[in-house]
Amino acid sequence: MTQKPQTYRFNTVILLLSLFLFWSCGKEQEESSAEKPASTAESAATGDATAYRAATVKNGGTIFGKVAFKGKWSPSTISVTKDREVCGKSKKNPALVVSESGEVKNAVVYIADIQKGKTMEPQEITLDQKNCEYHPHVLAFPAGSTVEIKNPDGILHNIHSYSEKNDPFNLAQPKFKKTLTVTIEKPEIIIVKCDVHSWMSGWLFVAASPYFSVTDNEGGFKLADVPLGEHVLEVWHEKLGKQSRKIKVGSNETAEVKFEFSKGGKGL
Ligand SMILES: [Cu+2]
Repeated sequence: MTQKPQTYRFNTVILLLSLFLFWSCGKEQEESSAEKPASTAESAATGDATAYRAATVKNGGTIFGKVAFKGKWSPSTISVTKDREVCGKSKKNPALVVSESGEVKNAVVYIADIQKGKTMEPQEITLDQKNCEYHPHVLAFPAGSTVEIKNPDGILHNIHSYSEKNDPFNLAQPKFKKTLTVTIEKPEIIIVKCDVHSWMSGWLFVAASPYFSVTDNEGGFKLADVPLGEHVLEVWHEKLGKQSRKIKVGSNETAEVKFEFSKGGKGL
C-alpha cells in the first residue's frame, strides 16, 4: 500500500519532533548528572545535621589513627605589615603544619555517612584572636554550637565569615569589645578572615554528627563510641583536600587508620 505525500510530510514532522524531544531530554539528563559530583562532594563534606538522630550505642568501637604527609614541607613566612607591636614582625603560614616525622596537624577526620549514634550536644566553644592569629587555626564543633570570639589584643579585629549554607557574618571587634558570640546552625566548612589583618585566616568546621576529630601536633585523631557496621571515614584538610575510605567497626573493636597525603595535592 502506498502512502500519500501528505502522510509522508506528517510522518517526517513527527519524526523530527521526537528526535528534538529525545535530544533535549538527553541534554537535560547530561546537565543534571554533570552537576551531581559537586553537590555529592559538598554534602559528603559535613553531611546534613537534620538527618542525624541520637541512639544508644552498645559496645561501640573506636577509630583512631594518623594523618601523614609524604615528602618535605616547610611553611612560608608571612611578613606582618600592621600593628607589629602587638602582632609581631612575621608569622609562619599556618595553612599546612607538618611535624618532623611527617604528621599533619589541623586535618579533620569525620564519619561522613553517619545518621544515627551518640548524642550530638551543641557546644560553647572559643575562638581566640591572640597576637593576630586564630587559635585554634581549625575549630571543629557540631552544628548548632555557639562560638565565643575573643579579642585579647587590645586592637581592632574584624572577623568575616565566607559561608554559603549559614548566614555570613562580618563583625568589627574594637579593642574594648573583648567577646562576640555567633551561633552556627548548619554543617559547613567555613573560612574566616580578618578584614584588618590580611594574613589572618582560620576555619570553622561545622560537623553534621558528633563523630569528628581535629588532628593534633602528631597528626593523631580518635573517634569513640562508633556504632557497629560499615562507615565512610573522611579526612579534610584546607590545603591537601579530601580522602575517604570505607571502614568496618565491630563490637568493642578498635580500628586503626592511616591517611597519607603527598605533594601535588590541592594548592601545593
Ligand atoms: Cu585582625
